[in-house]
Amino acid sequence: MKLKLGMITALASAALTTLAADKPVVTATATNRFTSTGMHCDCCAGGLTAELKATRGVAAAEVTFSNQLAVVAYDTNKVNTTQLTKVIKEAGFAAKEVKP
Ligand SMILES: [Cu+2]
Repeated sequence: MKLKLGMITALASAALTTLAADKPVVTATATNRFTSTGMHCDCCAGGLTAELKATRGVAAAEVTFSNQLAVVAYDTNKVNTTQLTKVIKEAGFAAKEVKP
C-alpha cells in the first residue's frame, strides 16, 4: 500500500490528539518568568518549551533563546515555581525565577 501525504498527515494529527488527550486541560492561575541561561540556539529553546509543556500543571510555555527567558502559565494548585525551576535545571539550563 502506498501512503499518500494526506494519510500521513492524518495519522500524525491522530497521534498528536492522543498525546494531548493524555494530559488533562490545565487552567492557568499564574504566569511566571524564569531566566534560563545556557541555551545555545532556538533548538534548545524548543526542547525546553516541550519539557515545560509536558510538566503537570503547566497550561502554556514560551521560551525565547534571544533573551534566555522562559514564560510559563500554570495552575498554582498543581505545580509551583520551585518545581518549574527544577524542570528547567534538569533540561540543562541555569534557572532563576524573575520576581515581579
Ligand atoms: Cu540549542
